[in-house]
Amino acid sequence: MFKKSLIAVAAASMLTLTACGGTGSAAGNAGTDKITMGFAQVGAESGWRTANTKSVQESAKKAGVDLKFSDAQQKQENQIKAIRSYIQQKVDVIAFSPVVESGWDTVLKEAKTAKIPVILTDRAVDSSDKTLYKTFLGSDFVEEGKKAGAWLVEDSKAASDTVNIVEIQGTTGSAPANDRKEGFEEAIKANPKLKIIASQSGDFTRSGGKQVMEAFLKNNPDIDVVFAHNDDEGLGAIEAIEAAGKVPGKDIKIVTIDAVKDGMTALSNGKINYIVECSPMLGDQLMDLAKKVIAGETVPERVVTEETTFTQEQAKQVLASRPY
Ligand code: GZL
Repeated sequence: MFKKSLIAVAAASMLTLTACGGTGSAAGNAGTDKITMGFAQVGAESGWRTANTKSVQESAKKAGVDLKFSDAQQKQENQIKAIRSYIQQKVDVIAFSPVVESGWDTVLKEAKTAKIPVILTDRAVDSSDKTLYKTFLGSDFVEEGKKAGAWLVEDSKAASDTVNIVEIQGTTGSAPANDRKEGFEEAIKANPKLKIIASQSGDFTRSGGKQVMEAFLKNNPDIDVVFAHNDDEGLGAIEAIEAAGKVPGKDIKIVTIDAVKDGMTALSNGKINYIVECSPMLGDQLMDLAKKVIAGETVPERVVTEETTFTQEQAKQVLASRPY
């Protein structure tokens, strides 16, 4: 364990200070064991999450980081339990993707008291105390919602009457669900034709998206567009739309967020109309940030991941080369 002896730590940090600007990881690990990271993952709810887990695990191996990994099955109490166990084990750094935004201050204060740095990855917390974590690495979800809305504003320009939108939200209380909703509503608010007639959580799962869409179809005879907060919900909606005898992508247009393989396949087949990318490939950046944090280097408070958007044509061109 990196923290075997205070002397080693002191020596390492002296090395870091004198070798400032050097790669913190080399200085930080000089003469000590490799870094141990406790990672508390949300669950395995979507194709995105699976790709994110793979990225974290592969990057840890590549970076020589000893990774302790837990899957919380989308339950906050399980993530809190995992973080407490990492504190007990005296890991060098804790990283996690908070399943929901609120309710983290107590356990993060325990990590701070134990002098274990915490890195937020993928999702954010709503704590006002920014000293509870070193940095937040992940997408700008408000921006993702805005991109989805901007596409619909453009696509509906020629529409003469109201465009009825149903929204399948992500996990209730999660940063991506809150922020994507905010961004989408912001983007469409200037266009009175665009109306959200129903909105419900599908919990970022395919089955959730299907169930919610079945209910929407039963209660709303005239749906024009589905805005799904992730591909998996959109893929579930496709199943419900087809079961109702309608053509997804034509009778009912679909815009989603993520751009995982199954979503991009549906986009290239014309069943989805537009996808806003949300990259799950955070592993390398996470390991780099962890090494810097442990070596006592300053890291940016916020690291926003780069991402793009895809039309049906673009999906056809890139599908074969998509890494996840
Ligand atoms: C977004 C991530 C979301 C994805 C979903 O960064 O937290 O959770 O959009 C995943 O697919 O379940």
